Order: sequence, then C-alpha cells, then structure tokens
Amino acid sequence: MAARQLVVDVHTHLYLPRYASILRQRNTVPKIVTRVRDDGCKEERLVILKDEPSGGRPIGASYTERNEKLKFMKKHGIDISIVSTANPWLDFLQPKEAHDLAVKLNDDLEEYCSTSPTVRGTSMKQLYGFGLLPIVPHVGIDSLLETVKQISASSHLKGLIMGTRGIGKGLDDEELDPLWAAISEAGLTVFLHPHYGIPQEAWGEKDNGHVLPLALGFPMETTIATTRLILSGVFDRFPSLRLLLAHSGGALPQLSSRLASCIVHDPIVASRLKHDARFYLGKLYLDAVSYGSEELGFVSDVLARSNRYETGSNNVDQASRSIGSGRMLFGTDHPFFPPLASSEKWKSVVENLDAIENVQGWSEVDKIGVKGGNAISLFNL
Ligand code: 5CU
Repeated sequence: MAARQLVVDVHTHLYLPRYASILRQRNTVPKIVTRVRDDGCKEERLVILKDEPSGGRPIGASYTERNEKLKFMKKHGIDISIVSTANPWLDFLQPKEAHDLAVKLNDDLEEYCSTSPTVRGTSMKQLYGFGLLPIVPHVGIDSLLETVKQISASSHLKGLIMGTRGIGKGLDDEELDPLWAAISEAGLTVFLHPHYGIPQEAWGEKDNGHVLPLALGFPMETTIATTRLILSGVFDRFPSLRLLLAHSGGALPQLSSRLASCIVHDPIVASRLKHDARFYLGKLYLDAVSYGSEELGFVSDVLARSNRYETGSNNVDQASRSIGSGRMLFGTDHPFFPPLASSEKWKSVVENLDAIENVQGWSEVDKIGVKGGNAISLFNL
C-alpha cells in the first residue's frame, strides 16, 4: 500500500551526454551553440524548434546531468521518474546513423537508470526510461523491430518515446503495422510526443514568442496524429497497444464527440472502424500535464464516458470516473519550463501537482493513482 503513494513523473526529459555532444557539433537546427553574453561569460543555448525565438534558450546541466534530475526530483517530492530523450530525437539523421545512435542511446539510458539509487524502503529504482527507435524516413522495418527487441530486453526501459512523423507518412502508415505488433507483443508503452506543431502561418505576424507553438501547436500535433491513428483502425488491429499521450491528449478529449459525429456521417471511414470513436479514447493513457484541475476533471470524465461504449452503461458515477483518472499520470515536462526567477520550486511542477489535488470529484484514491499509483501499475515497476 505504501508503494501506491509514491509520486511518479512520466513526462520528464533529458539529452544524454552522447546526444548533447552531437548537437554541439551541428550547424543547423537542432543544435547547441555557445555564445558570449554581455557580461563576457560563455553560455550554451539549445536551438531545437524552427524559428526558435532569440537564438534558442539557455541549456544547462538540468538537461544532461543525472544528478540534476535527482536533485530536481528531491526538491519536488518526486520518487520515481520515467525519463525520455527530448525532441527532436533522431529525426534529423539518416537511417543508418539513426539506428546506430538509437542502440547506443538505449544502452546509455539503461545504464543511467539501472545505476540510479533505489527508492527508500523499496527495491524500485528512482529512474526508469523510455527508449528510442530510429523512426526516420526510409528506415527499414527490421531496424525498428531490432530496437524494439533491445528496449524490451533492457529491464529499466519501460517503453519508448516517439514523435508523430513515422517513417515519412505519419503514424497511420500501414507499413508500421509490424512495429505496432512488436510493441504490443513486448508490452511496451509508446509515449507519443509532439515536436513540429502546426504550420507557422497559423500564428500570424505578431511576436508572441514561444507561446502559440508550445501552448497550441504541440497539443494540436498530438491531437491530429492520434486521430489519424484511430481513423486508420490501428486500435482495432492492435487492441493491446498502449499509447500514452503528452499534454493530456491535446484537444482530443474536447473534440471526441465531434470526431465521432463526423465519422458517422462519412460512410467510408465509418465502415473501417469497429467502434464509435469515443471507445478508442478509453484505450489511451494521458499524462496529467495540463496545469488546471478543471481540465483534468473534464478529461477524466471524457475517458470515463468511453466506458459507456464498451459496457453500454450510461453512468458517469464514481466508479467509472475512477476508470477515467486511472488512465492519467502525473508529469512535469522537466527540464523545460524552468522558473523565470530562481525560486524554491518550479511553478510548472507545483501547478500540475495542485491541479491533481483539487479536481472536484476525484477521491483520495484517484489522486494517489494519478500522482504515482497508475504509473506503478502501467509500467509494472
Ligand atoms: O519548450 C519547449 O520547446 C519544449 C520542447 O521542445 N519539448 C518539450 O517537451 N517541452 C517543451
């Protein structure tokens, strides 16, 4: 029972030293550049997004050093982190380079996690990881399957992080079916995470800094990629596929009934799917990185309602609400969104924990689940 009350962060990133050193050698995005500040000191800056404002943002040890991750966890009362390489993963590499680097980074990550301290009073490690696949255009499926095998043989890697581009045609590409089969069979969880947002023209000409691509572009990318997966019938072909969506699934929960209605009115798509679109939402896992209790409550109700499409029951009562919250997992997005001023705790973390605490209608058990118990079960820690 004590283990159920641990806090587990499922959305927390890093750049392993091997990866950071590759970014330092690059002249094009993604890259790490060194510049001399006005005070004469040198600083490294990370440039990963297209049109990144003001030449990138400072990148410090929090991105690369394990000790910094552990210090951050301690400061915020986080017992376990399931760390993942931050975007853009291996997207900028050719297939052979991507494959070789994925294998090395997966070994590095296994080492990073397996040699981490244990959680006091348990045999669990403080760090587990999501591995990487060389999922880049024109990569052979064998290369992907080989890496799935490597990840599943690495006892501290509990899944893999993936962007939305697939091998060039997105994740609804049928050529990826053997990959979904292998991932499902291995019982690994796919952490689906955005990087590209939506086309820049949507943001207009005003200088809004990084706000629109991050607040809206990222979640819309996840929304679109997941919707395409649903429409392609992937969840009918691979019903045990476990997908964890970043940023609470973006706009998908809000749009799911509209999606269902559009499908019903489109016979070609409707005939392709075995279930109402809302059924598939109940098969997803969502991180709880949405910074507000109302949003978390809404999302868990939407997930709970999916149960109706499975059982035929019309109730959104406490039991089915727990089914909804049971698919949501605390995350921080560390080391992104550092505090603007040096403060004790990171606002982004405090807000996400407070949001969980204050959801109307979640029982104490539901909250303990979202903070850590759900992750312990999902990843069999
Ligand atoms: O602030 C950002 O750019 C990001 C990013 O690139 N990736 C991420 O996971 N969170 C924030």
